[in-house]
Amino acid sequence: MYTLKMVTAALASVAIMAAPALAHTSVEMANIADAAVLETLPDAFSFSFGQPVGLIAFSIRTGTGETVETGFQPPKAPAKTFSVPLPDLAPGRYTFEWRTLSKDGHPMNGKSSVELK
Ligand SMILES: [Cu+2]
Repeated sequence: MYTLKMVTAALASVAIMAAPALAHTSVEMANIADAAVLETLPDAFSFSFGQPVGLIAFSIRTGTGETVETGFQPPKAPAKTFSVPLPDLAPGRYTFEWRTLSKDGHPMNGKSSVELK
């Protein structure tokens, strides 16, 4: 009986933890998969969320942590899909980092890495 109570309590706490996360949608599809190794970089990074979000920041970092100039301008309207033009990049490892604003006003960070051959 004691064990069953413990399990029930554990399940309940998982459910409570999961509820707010539903409003915080993350990337569901992208034209460059996380950890992709590419010969050629697409002209843009296109990524989609489960629900409309505001894309408030997008940046690219090199493998040594330097920021690459992207000229990113945050779109004015929330959307489910964004297409961020990518600069010409030399071979190397890069991390795309973004920040979105959920419908409920909470910011969320996301990132994806790519290796360019
Ligand atoms: Cu929230």
